This record gives sequence, C-alpha cells and structure tokens, in this order.
Amino acid sequence: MTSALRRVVCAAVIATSVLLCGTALAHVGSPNAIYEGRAGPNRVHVVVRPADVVPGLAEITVRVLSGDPRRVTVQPIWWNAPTQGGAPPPDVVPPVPGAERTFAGHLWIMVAGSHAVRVSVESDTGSGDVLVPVTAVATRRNAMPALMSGLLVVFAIVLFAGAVSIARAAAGEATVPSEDLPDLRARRRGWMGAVLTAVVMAAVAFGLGKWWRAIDQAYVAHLHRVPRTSARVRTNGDAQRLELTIDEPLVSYDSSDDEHEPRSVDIAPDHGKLMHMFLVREPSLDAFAHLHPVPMGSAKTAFETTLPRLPAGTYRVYADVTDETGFAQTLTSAVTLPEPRGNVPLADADDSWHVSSALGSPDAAAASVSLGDGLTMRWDRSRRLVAGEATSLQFRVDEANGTIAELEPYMGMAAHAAIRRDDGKVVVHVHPTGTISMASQRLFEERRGEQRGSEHAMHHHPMALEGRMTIPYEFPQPGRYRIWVQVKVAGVVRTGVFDTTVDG
Ligand SMILES: [Cu+2]
Repeated sequence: MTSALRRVVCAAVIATSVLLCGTALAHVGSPNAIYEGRAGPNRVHVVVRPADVVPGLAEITVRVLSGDPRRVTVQPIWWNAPTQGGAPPPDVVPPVPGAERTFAGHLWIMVAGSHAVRVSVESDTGSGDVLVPVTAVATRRNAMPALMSGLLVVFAIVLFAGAVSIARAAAGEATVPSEDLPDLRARRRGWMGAVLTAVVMAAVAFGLGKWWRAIDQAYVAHLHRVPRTSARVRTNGDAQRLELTIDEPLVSYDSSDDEHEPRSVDIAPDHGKLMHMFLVREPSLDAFAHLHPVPMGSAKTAFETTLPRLPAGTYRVYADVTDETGFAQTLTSAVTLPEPRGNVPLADADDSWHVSSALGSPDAAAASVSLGDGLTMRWDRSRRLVAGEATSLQFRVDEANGTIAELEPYMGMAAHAAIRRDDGKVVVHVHPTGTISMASQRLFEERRGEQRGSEHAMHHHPMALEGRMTIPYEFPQPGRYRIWVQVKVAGVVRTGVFDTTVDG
C-alpha cells in the first residue's frame, strides 16, 4: 500500500477514533522535548509536545528569555531530508496574548522517526536559530471502545436487514400491480432478490474486512517498539561485570514511504559515550549508579562495564542511546546484583555511584543535602510542582563556608540529573539544557553543516562553572518522585538526592 494511501486511511481512522497512534521519546513516560539555551543571541525555552499520531500536529511553545522578540518561526526537519529544500517552509508562531515574550503554535510532523525543529527568533538584539531534536513514532494501537463496536455492529445489522428487505420488495411485490396480491412467482422472485443481495453484501463486507485487517497489520508492523534488552552479571575474581545485550536491532527508515524496509543503524556517541546507563535499586531507590558501558564487539549489540560496589538487590537498568539518525531512546532492563566483592576501580573516569536513604526518608525531603567534603547542595523547593506545567528546578552547591562552589564540567555539562517516579512509570535524564539528546542535536547540526560546537567547546576547554544550576522540566504525571542531581567538584562526581511530590 502506498504511504499516501496509508496516511489517508490513518487520518480517516483517527477521525473516527477507532484507532489511535502514539508517540514516544528517549525516556520512559516523559514524551515532551524541552530545550533551554541559546538561539543565536537570544536565550529561549522551548517545549515541543509531540502529536499522538504520525502524521500529526505537535504543539510548540517558545518563551524568549532575553531581548524584545519580534518574530518566532518554527520548521520541522526530518533527519534524512535534503539540506536544500527538504523541509517545509518555516511557520510563524503567534505570540500568546497576555503572556510576555511567549509564542505558541502547532507544527505538522509528517514522517515517523528522528526530527529537529528549527526555532528561529528575531529580536532587537539580532536573530538566530537553534535545532531542537524531537522524536515522533507510532507506538501503540488502541482497541476500539466496546460501546463503539457494539453500536457499529447494531448499525451494520440494521443496514444489512434493511437492504435485504428492500431488495426482496423491489424484486417481488413491486413488480405486481398495487391492487393485486403477489403470486407465488413474484414472491419467489422477491426471495431470490433478497438472497442475491445478502450474498453480494456478505462478499463486500468480507472484502472490506480483509482490506481493513491488512491496513491494521501494516500499521502494527510499523509501530515503534523499544528494542528488548537483557542484563546479567558475570563474576571474574573480584571484578563483577555487568553485560547488557540489545536483543533486537535498532532500526531506522531511510525513506519516508513504507515500501522501504527499515535498516539497522549504528549508535552515535553522546557526551563522548555510546551509552549512558543508570542503575536504580528497587523498590527503595536508595542505590544509584551512572555508568558508561562499552561495546563488546564491533556490532555494538552487547555492552559491558565494571560494576561499582553497589549493595546487592534488584535493580532497574535504563540505558540511553542515540542512533546515527539522531533518534534517542531509553532501553530498559532489570538485573539482580550479588553482594559486592573486592575493590575494583571503575571502568570509566566519568562513572559514578551513590547510596542514599530510601525513598520517603526525611533527609531526602530536606532542602539541603550533604555532598561530602563540607559541600552541600540546596534545592529551591519554594515552587509547587504541578504535572503538565513547565518548571525550572534550581540548585546551588555551597562550600563549607557558605560561598558558592565552583563546578567542573561533568561530561561537558554543569549538571546531570535523573528523575524517576516511585513506580518507574516516568524516568528521564535531564540537563540544564533540558530533556533533549545533545548527541541528536549535534548530529542534526553536522548533517546540515551548521555546527555550533557548544558541547565540544565544553569538552576541550573545561571551564569553571558557578555552582548554580537551573534544570528546565515539566513533570508529565503527578506522584512521588526522586531526583538525583550530579555535579563535579574538586575532581569528584557528587550526587544530591531529593524526593518530592508533584500535584495533579
Ligand atoms: Cu547527562
């Protein structure tokens, strides 16, 4: 079936609310893409809410944080679109009445996969743009509501019976003068008409059903599923190695039509690492690690790393990977860790781990936590957190004497944070730049020959950063959350752990 036809069918299907397509991002249950940073000379805060259909309308909100913005435009760019003329013309985003320097609108995402939205801002200080990566894929097929299917069956029976009875009347009674009663022949003709109509209608219904199932199967075949993974621990003397195997290939569509088969794709480095893995002990969330496994072969289907001295128990495994198309996703798994043995050095200088009190304990509800060596991390808890509302999580790191500490970049960033809801339905890896995959942003910039190089500059010229960080986020669901905030001070990665409740 051609993609154009499939799109029409998909649109029709959505219009009748029989079937819903969904989207996913590089996180668990946190689908919005949030970016905070520069767009040329202007600072912007961008939130893209992907549509729950592909093709579909994504919502975008752009808050310009500096200057006097005159015009904001947005342009969705598919990863494999030609640099010249491959993207639709930019759309002007109207300002939101009553909200200062805020612009909101919609944009069409026509093809599933990795995209970037080019956000351009013209203001009194000049104009510039930024590429904000967004992933859009169909991930699920909703069942038809029972009431709807019941109603449709009743309508179908009424229509079928009506058509058969009309055909019987037309072929039988209608052929004799109105004052006469239909004779046996007329009645037989009527019945033959009815049977013929029933057979034709049954055949048409059968054909339509087959066609419908074919569309359904094609849709299901194109649903995006996060590849399955399995994790296990191998003990070799004192060293305990964690292995994560990606059991299904990471795939991408190079072409925007459905005729082309997906191609397996390579993993691209993010913050200089191919994989960023978080381990969280269930159910107390009291042990946490941020590791960077390396591939065990050129195929990059299995990764391994040395385990730190984490306490034994059941852990959830979250592995963030970005493929060469810029598509970022979180692979999830579970593993049971044995009692730690000996003291083995960590495999990667950027690996870190932290053991804290359990979820819900009073010290994790405090505003300020100790980071060791007299350092403290304070979270400004003055704002109420509400699901679906943009917020900025503000932290500061202080020296023992109360002065603001100096941070070293940790993998190119002032801070890395992991946020998880108690039940694991929401898991996200965020930075002061938001939820976007930095690797994806860099891939889009490279592909379009417009590398801005902010991340590389941080890697190659480590600079001191003031110990004050703002992490933009929008909690997707209400509930109890734990946040791990990681910074590097005096050569050591330190983790602050905070619990919070998000209101509905
Ligand atoms: Cu990070």
